[in-house]
Parts: sequence; C-alpha cells; structure tokens
Amino acid sequence: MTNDLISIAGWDPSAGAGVLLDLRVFERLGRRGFGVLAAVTAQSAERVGGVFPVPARAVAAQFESLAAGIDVGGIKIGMLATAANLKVAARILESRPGLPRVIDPVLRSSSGALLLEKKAWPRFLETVEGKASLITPNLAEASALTGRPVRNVAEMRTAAEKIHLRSAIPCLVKGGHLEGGQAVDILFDGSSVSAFAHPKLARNVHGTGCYLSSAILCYLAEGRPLKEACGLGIFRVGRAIRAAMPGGKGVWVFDFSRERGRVSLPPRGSD
Ligand code: PXL
Repeated sequence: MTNDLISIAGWDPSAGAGVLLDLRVFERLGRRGFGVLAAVTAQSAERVGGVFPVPARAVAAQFESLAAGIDVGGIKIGMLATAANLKVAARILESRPGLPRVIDPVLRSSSGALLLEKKAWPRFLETVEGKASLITPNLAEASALTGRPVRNVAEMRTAAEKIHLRSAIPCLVKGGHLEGGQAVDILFDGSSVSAFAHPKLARNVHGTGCYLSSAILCYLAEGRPLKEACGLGIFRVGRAIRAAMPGGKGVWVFDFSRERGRVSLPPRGSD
C-alpha cells in the first residue's frame, strides 16, 4: 500500500465538497491527496448555479499523467457530470483491481441540480460492475439506482442487497436523511448486513457524502477491513459535523481549522 490517494470528482470553488474537500480529508487522515477534475461547478451555499463538465479525454489524460508519476494507493470517484466521464472512471477503476476504490454515486445536489446527466443513471451500476471496494449511495441515490423508494431501514437493506446484486460491489446506504431522531447506515458486503447507528445531528452540512467516502478510502488504504473502515469513516464524519460552522442560508460547512488533531483510533482488527 502507498500513501497516495486520487479523487476523481468535481470542483466546488468553496471547497465544501468535491476534489478540494476530498484532498483535505485525505491529508487530515495522513495520506497524500491528488485530484483529477471531472467537472467544474458554480455554486453558492444554497444552490448549484452551473455545471461545466470536463471532456472525457481530459479526465483520462489527467489520470494517466498523474499515475505515471506517483504510486497510486487508492481511488475515490465522486461527481462525474457525464456518461462519457463515467465510462472513463470505470476504465480507470478496472485498470487497478488490487487497490481500494470507493465510488460515491453523486447524481444530484441537495438543492436538486443534476451532477450526473440522467442518461447515465440507468446503467450506472452495470458500468462500474465489479470495479470497486465500496459504493456509498444516500437514500435518494439508492432509490434512483434501484428504481424503488428507500425511506426506512428495511428499504435501505433491500436497496443495499439489490445494488450489490447488480454491481457486485459492497454497498453502504447512508441514512442521514431518514425521518426521526436516529440515523442508521446500512452496509451489505455481499454476505452479511451491518448497521451503523449514530445520533442524528441537526445540521445540514454540505459535502458530508464526499467527506465520508474519502475517509473510508483512507481507512481501507491503511489496510483496515471494509466494515471497520466504514465504522471509522462514519465516526470521523460525525466528529467533523460537530466542528462545522454556519456557511449561510441554513447550510453548514466543514471547518478544518477547528477540527484539530488526529483521532485516536481503536487498534486494528477490533470490532
Ligand atoms: O455533495 C455532492 C457534491 C459532490 N461534488 C461536488 C458538488 C456536490 C454538491 O454540490 O458540488 C463538486
């Protein structure tokens, strides 16, 4: 395993999500972070005002040049914007079968803007089939990917199993948007289901999904097993949410300057 992790994702100029946030998370968790840009967004705290995709051949070229100079230790996929970029990302993932690879299937922003063109949605799972260690949809993404409503823990479990069946990738369905006071994330690793319950924090923090998938990738790159990496990632995001600050219009943002120090982690292999 090497220290160098790559995020293939979008540009949020505020650094609240996308490549800029991913690199901060990688570095906060002791890795070196590198970025391949798949799209530029123009956005304010409350809405995405524009999406400008990067051409697929530019995404491929960025990765090739970067990978020629570093020893890639893991890859995270975030916002891709186009079906062509999804294909390039799938090819990149396929070329590195031994590495930890995490896919955050970013489809829409919280405000509803399309972050992946709709024509890419129906075959998303088939396109990435067997090419990653984990896929991390939220409730809306799990619903869009399976074509069924995902509103409660039972439906999250069914969705995680269905997503795994179609993609052959372990699936963590994130329950941060569940109704009620408790948040539960459900992991199906291909053979068993695990539930990660945590208190729901009454804050709408921009970039939570990006933070989680990046943190999990860091823990996988440390050699931790999938379930442990998910648990640690979820714990780490909770801590970052507690250190977040108001970003305007009711949206909160991560603040790395207030989120000091490395977390002391349980020893490897503990459950
Ligand atoms: O959180 C989803 C997301 C991912 N990547 C980028 C974004 C957003 C949401 O706005 O802008 C670049």
